[in-house]
Amino acid sequence: MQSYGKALLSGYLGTKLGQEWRRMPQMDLADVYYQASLVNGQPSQALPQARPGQPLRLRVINGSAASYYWVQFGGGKLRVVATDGVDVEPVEVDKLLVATAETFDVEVTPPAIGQYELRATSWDMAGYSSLWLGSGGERHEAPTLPRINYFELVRNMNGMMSKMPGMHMGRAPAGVPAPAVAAAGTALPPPGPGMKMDGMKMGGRADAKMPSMTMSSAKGSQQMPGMKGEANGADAQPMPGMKMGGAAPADSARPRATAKPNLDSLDKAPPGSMAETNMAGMAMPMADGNGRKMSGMGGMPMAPLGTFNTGAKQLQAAFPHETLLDYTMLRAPQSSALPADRPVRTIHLYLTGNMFRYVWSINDTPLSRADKITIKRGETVRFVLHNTTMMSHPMHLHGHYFRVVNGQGDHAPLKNTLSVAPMDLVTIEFDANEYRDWFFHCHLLYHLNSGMARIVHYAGDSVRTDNPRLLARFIGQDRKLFPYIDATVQSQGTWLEGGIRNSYWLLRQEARFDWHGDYEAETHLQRYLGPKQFLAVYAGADFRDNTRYLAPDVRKRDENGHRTNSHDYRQVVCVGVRYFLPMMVWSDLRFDSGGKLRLQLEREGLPLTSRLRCDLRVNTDREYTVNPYYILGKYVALSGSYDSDYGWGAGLRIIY
Ligand SMILES: [Cu+2]
Repeated sequence: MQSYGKALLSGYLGTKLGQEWRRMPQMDLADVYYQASLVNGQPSQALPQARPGQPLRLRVINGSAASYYWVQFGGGKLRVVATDGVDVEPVEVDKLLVATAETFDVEVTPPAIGQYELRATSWDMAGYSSLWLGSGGERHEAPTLPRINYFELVRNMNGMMSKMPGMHMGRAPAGVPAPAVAAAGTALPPPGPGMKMDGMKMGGRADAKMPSMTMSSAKGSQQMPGMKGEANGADAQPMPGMKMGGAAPADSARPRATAKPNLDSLDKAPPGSMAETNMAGMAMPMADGNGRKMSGMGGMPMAPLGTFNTGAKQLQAAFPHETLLDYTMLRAPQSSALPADRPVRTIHLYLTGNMFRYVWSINDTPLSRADKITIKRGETVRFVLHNTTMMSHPMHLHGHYFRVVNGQGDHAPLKNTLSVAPMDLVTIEFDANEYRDWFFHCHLLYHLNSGMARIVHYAGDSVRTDNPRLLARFIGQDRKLFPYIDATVQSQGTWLEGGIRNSYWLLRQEARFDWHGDYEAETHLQRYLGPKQFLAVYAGADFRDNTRYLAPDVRKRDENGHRTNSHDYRQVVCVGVRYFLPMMVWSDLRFDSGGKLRLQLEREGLPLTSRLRCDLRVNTDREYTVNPYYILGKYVALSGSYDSDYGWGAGLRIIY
């Protein structure tokens, strides 16, 4: 929990304010906290038959619902020899992050008599499971990993966002290129790995100069394919802004990454320039036609493919002499190149989502509202994946192995699950050699359920009809309704909020009543609008009668003897619009049938410390509420409050 108190004490107040100003939710690696991590169903398991000096090949399969694991060995290096069941050129590492649904085959060798731990630590460092290799002798534990500094992750995101003024977190840019097919032989090389920089403003240069820019890559100065004005053939697509590092011709021969990527050297780059590194898969230093470096990108938090904001940088800092695996180090033993004499279909897929409402999607559209991705047998199909969100997504394709364009040229590794890190841009491509329908989805269970998925359909084939009802139910999962309730029982009265919601709709009932029969009740049916869902419209009703106890003298009646609407007595219907402001304040402007306009500002759950939060509400009826609460457990909090209508009180709050 990134609270203001903790931010103040640890010197991250600016980072915290930036997070709230950008309406960035709490930064977490894992969506869900688990009490235990298991290996083959056990917290700890032994493999006593392992012998000193004898290499052992282990297949590490991440079968969790939503956790990534750091894998380490207490007896030396991990020799990675395969991923997702397919061989790669062996590469030795000390730490290996295994995404949900990913598989890595590793060779480990117990160095001597004793028991050596193969440890898998969940990437939020909440817990680990152990496999003990060998018998007798001493126990050799794998290193315990330090806690994640989440403020650093927030700072990285803040830095990334401020460098890309045109980019909107969690959202696809305007004008996502339509799927395009390039005739055989005319396709450009696929975009290489890199950080996405849509809408980036380049050091004050006019866009018109862009086509003349070149990249200085390992091969020297090459023109950037795919830039406006230079693109050729059917692959010529409008680029949403410019993708730095993404335009490097990835199939050009590049030196194999032998040295481990040193994350620190990038941070130490002089301001106003990017580090001149030559690592495969790192963004290449950019220069204009005269070889001058471009300005305005100093301090850009760059990370090797698949590692940005995964905690890898913090681990590398804690273990500076160790090698952490990243995707650019994976290399197929044989050429994995696809035949060049085929049409190439390119499909841009932006991984999008809304952390606040826990809605995950692709190109801003959840599965239930999306068309199938249609491809044709005999094509090479490229998915260009852009992660616009704060989280990593392990994207999994059924029925096919895809090449990961990671800077290894013809030796791009083959995988079926690839973790796309926040802000990553990565291309995968595969041979369209199947039939009918296949699923492509984020393998984090809760993201899948909320709609971060697509059906890939072979044109002309019949649709799968094995069990249409089951299929419809599965696709419709992201429309499911979730109930919630939030009740505060205090000495001056009870406040209830409850409702049901799905990805787009919210039916919300709010009620405040005291122990004397006074009440205020508001009902809203609300529709969220826009991909970020910062905007919502609603219609509803507001009934209240505070004249029994709080305001007995306010019993106005009109000339016909009917009671008239007032601050303390009201029976109206209303329509309104809500907008989520920077600093995470919901503004709410409504117009009611009594002819009254009301503006209300609301901040929920302001995190003062990790357990002390505060709800605030004020409106133009001069009503206000201050409600600090102290979280005792998952569902229970101590609550104290002052309400302009109901006064002081204290009690318990239950949230479900
Ligand atoms: Cu996901």
